[in-house]
Amino acid sequence: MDFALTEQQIAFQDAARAFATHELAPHAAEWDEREEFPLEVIRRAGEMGFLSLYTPEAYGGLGLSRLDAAIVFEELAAGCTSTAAYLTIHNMVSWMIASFAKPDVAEYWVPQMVSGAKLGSYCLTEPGAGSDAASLKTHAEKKGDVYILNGSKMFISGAGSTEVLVVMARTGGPGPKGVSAFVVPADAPGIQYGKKEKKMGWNSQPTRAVTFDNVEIPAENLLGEEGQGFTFAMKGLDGGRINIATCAVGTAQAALNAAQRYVQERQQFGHALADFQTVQFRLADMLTELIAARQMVRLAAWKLDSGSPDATAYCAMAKRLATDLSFNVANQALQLFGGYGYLKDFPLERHVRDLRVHQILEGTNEVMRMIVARHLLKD
Ligand code: FAD
Ligand code: 2MC
Repeated sequence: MDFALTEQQIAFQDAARAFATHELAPHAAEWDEREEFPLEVIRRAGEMGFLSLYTPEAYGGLGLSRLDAAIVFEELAAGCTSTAAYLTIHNMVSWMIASFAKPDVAEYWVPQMVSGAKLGSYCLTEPGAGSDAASLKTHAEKKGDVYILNGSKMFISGAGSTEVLVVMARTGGPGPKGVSAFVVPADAPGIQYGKKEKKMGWNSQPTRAVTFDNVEIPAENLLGEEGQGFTFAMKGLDGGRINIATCAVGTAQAALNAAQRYVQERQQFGHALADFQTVQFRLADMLTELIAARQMVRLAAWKLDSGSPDATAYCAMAKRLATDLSFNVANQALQLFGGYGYLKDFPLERHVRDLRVHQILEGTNEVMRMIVARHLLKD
């Protein structure tokens, strides 16, 4: 067992840190304030390979492991949580199309997603189907060589600014076995986008409802076979949950770094804050929890890479633990900044706002516990 990063991993980490420092961090507050989706920077991330970290090399992706990707996403999130998190969703969508679409469909979309010419969204959640995703009602009916799609999706990241959607829709009876997944061009006639949602965080990426009104899509855009869509959606989310977790860790690290500097500069009662033992102990706990979170994420990524039968449960454990611990670390860092932590002049309040949703999306932390408990109790 070797916990050290390889030379290649360190090189990717350095490249991601440089990109985060120069291209993301200087603009993150402005993108948050103006609710701006930084498309140009996202395309430059494509030039660096960050849009296709674990997309197979056959389609022009880097073909990295989930562990390698987690190391990169962690660094990017330290620069801008919200933008890095969108990059992870794009990576998930690109991987799903590359892995499960018919070769012609994958060959059309994936290379364009690698370069950033086309961006992707993942459409599972509906107004009436969130945690209970298998109860989704969006419907796809086969008519000759097309499917006709009707229904609506809620909370779709990137929607309105992306070019391709992976949509989970019902082709069969109730429950997970009746769900199929489709590649849908985002500008297909009959697709409508809702208003850009006003959110607490994740403001550098749009979130919208999407409605499908008799949207016609070629039958060949079905991923795999009818009825496999729920499994594909869940396989995508196994990796997605590692990504959301690692973005939380990267953000918490940025918050801890800021707090570590601040407590050594800020003087009260004639001393630097860092001289008080309660402050020291708080920092010690923050660092300990952050490292525990990071190691849990990397263990889960390694489980997924090695095809371990318990990988799904580890991804869920990592997502739950890392997002809870990272939120607490960022919140503690804000506390150490006192009133200044609450001001938008400093990044702490943005870190806290951005991290809050990591406990909710890609499966709430209650759903993560459900997955872990089912795994624990199944025998
Ligand atoms: P609900 O499922 O209604 O849950 C409400 C509460 O009840 C939660 O606390 C939940 O944990 C709890 N709960 C539910 N069932 C149980 C149970 N059995 N036991 C105990 N507690 C339970 N979805 C996409 O498909 N694509 C996206 O790109 C996407 N992006 C998002 C971006 C943002 C900013 C947000 C906020 C959401 C996004 N989502 C996306 C949706 C997200 O995945 C859902 O919000 C999430 O899965 C929870 O679903 P819900 O909001 O319907 O909550
Ligand atoms: N990998 C492969 N297959 C899986 C799987 C996984 N990780 N998880 C489930 N499956 C299969 C499972 O094996 C079963 O097939 P079979 O009967 O052949 O064995 C089938 O899928 C149904 O699984 P369950 O019986 O576990 O289904 P259930 O309806 O009980 O719910 C649950 C599963 C709660 C885990 C799922 O609905 C879930 O993850 N809910 C949360 C929804 C969610 O995460 N939404 C995120 C939206 S995306 C987002 O937020 C973004 C920001 C992008």
